[in-house]
Amino acid sequence: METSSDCEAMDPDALQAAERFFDAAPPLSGESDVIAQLKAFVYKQNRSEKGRPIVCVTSGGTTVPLERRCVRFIDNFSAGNRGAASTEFFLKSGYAVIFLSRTGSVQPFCRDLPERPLLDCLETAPDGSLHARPQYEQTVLSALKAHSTVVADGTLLHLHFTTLFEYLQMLGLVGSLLEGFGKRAFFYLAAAVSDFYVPWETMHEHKIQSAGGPLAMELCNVPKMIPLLRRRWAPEAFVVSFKLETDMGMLMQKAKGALLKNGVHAVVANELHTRKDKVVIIEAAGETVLTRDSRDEDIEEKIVGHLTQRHRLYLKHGNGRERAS
Ligand code: PAZ
Repeated sequence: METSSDCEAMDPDALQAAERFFDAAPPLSGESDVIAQLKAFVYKQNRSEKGRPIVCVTSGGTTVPLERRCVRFIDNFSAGNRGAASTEFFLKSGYAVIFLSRTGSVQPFCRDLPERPLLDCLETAPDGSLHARPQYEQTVLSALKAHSTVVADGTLLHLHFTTLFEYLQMLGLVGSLLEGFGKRAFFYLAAAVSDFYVPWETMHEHKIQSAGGPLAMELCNVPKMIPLLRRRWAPEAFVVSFKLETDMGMLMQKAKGALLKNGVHAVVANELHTRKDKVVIIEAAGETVLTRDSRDEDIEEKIVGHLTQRHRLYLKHGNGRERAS
């Protein structure tokens, strides 16, 4: 069985940087409510007869505020499609899902809903009752059915973040609360998390003024948090991170580096423009290329299929990071 000691010890400087980040971050608003929701969810899944595995899917991009009373921020392109689609497939595979997603990003079971404004999709009948317009009825109905099943089963918990600070604080909470799940816990880190930020202690309080001329601002590196998740928060959990690059020449090298440095069980490598068609899953045992065969297919079905199979093996016997012989 793999334990935290199978991972390299965390570099003390990196650990200190992570601790400083959390010490200096603004308090997480609604923290006690998030903890209560998490505890209730975890308790419920723990009592499920089948000893259901639980996955934390992170999704969407973080913002980096430039001012404390934030008017402007740096954002990220991620729409959250991957996280939302993957969540649907995890639920189908019998997982309970903590869906930690960016406010306003794509949500599970809503991917096929019309993009039109809600009110354009609805109409009232002569008796005053509310209906979806006929052209939207089937899509809305099947989304609603899938959603209602999950609500009835109590297997999906939605948590929302906007800023980088909120994302990392919430990931820390989920990590620590899932520690007791041991190997049954799975982290699927598809969110696009900023590498740079303005530390809270050096951030302008008020809206930055243009009267002072052009703005020069130094962004600091965000401390690496995946090692903390692997080594401190939930050392037995199965952890998969994602690596996005736009330069194909760098992608594989960076993804392999992340596997080794962070001690995760797999890294899913993808390139910006082809991310819906092709990914490469890097594991200690080797590389697996997954492609989608048609535009009607979700590549996430294959990604989740591959990784849940790996998670099952990890639960059964291995450490999930076996090397190819
Ligand atoms: O959210 P989306 O479906 O538009 O894109 C998914 C993704 C590219 C953000 C994800 O697959 C990913 O690679 N996340 C990690 C990005 C990173 O390297 O930080």
